[in-house]
Amino acid sequence: MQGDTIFGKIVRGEIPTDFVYQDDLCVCIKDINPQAPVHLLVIPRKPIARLVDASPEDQALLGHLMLKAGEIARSAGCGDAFRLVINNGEQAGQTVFHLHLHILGNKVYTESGL
Ligand code: D5M
Repeated sequence: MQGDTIFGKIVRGEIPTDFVYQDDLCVCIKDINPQAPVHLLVIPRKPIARLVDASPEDQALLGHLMLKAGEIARSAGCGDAFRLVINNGEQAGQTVFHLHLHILGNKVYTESGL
């Protein structure tokens, strides 16, 4: 499939994966290369390549991803201290071109680190 990625295969269930959470619109998995004690990925089932490729019709989906990320972070024990990161584009560090939100938690950040 043109533009398909590893996350496309995961959301379609073609690669056996333990889902931390899943619903009709998204799944959540553990990052294979964790950068924090809690490092999860929230992935829409819809294969949007980058955040900038989302369109106005995706507004509700993007909101859903944010709300679920907050709920999942708290369920994963992050309390009120976690980061959400979206890398948009290769030069920003995006390596998988299927939109995803990183949830990073249980790591002490002493400054913005941006
Ligand atoms: O983030 C892509 C992230 O996806 C990166 O942190 C590794 C992770 N990754 C890649 N393949 C897998 C699989 N198969 N399972 C779980 N996590 C995975 P980016 O923002 O594109 O740099």
